[in-house]
Amino acid sequence: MNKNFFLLFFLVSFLLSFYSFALASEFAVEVLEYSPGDDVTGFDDPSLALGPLAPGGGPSNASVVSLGGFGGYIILGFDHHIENDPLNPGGWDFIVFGNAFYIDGDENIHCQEPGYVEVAVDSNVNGLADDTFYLIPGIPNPGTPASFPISDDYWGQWGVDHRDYPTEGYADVTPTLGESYGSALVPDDPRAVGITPGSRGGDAFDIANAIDASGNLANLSRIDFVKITTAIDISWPWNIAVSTEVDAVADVAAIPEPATGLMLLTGFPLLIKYFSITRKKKREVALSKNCFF
Ligand SMILES: [Ca+2]
Ligand SMILES: [Ca+2]
Ligand SMILES: [Ca+2]
Ligand SMILES: [Ca+2]
Repeated sequence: MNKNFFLLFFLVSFLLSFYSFALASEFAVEVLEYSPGDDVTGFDDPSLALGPLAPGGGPSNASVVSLGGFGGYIILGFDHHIENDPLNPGGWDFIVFGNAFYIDGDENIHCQEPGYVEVAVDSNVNGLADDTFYLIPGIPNPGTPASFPISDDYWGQWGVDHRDYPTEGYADVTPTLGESYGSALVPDDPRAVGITPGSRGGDAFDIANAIDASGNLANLSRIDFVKITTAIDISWPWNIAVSTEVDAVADVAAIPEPATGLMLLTGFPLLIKYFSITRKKKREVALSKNCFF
């Protein structure tokens, strides 16, 4: 096989990867629907769920949209498919960030306002979220067919001790940390107490766990839309409905296989070598032209 073919292959691969990198956002870019439940007073700007997390500290109430009481929801879209990528750490494919926090810094006790999460493929390719949504069931499991709201125990008013009421696979359960702690594209392991080092927290979801209405795995290889819905039907003592908040939704960064990394590492020096040889040859031609003329 011609060496120039490989060099051209590397060059095209590099250009394509840079091009797609420049186009793609790792975060949601579009609000397709926002239908708040009861008692959203302020905090009703759905565009606050788009784009990256604010730099600096964790979420502030200025950077989240509130979904309101039970049944309030938002549907978000992306500028690319989110893949069920086996190279994503732990198999987690996307992360929903809210404004949950630990009570008194105790990583077992969460101030949480759970929202359930569904996903869809834009199967009719019209850019609208008019497609079938599939639930990613969490703990507590809502059963088959899925039934919400979940028990008030998973709100707990001032905090839910996960040793008594483990909660996983719902939005607005795990805190969002500041950027000094890590990357918003690195998932926290929801099954381990505390936040995984290198992650900014949030709640991670695996597309492979999505189920259809009969409770069977949907076997989705990729998704286009994420829908988040307040899963609990209870009010604070001052009669304001408990509401899920959303700060951002991120596409998890895959970890390349060693072979891919090696290809990139070996391809780059080859390209440099190719161009230096080509430049040298052109210079020789130019010199020889000078000799003739
Ligand atoms: Ca996955
Ligand atoms: Ca559609
Ligand atoms: Ca964790
Ligand atoms: Ca909240």
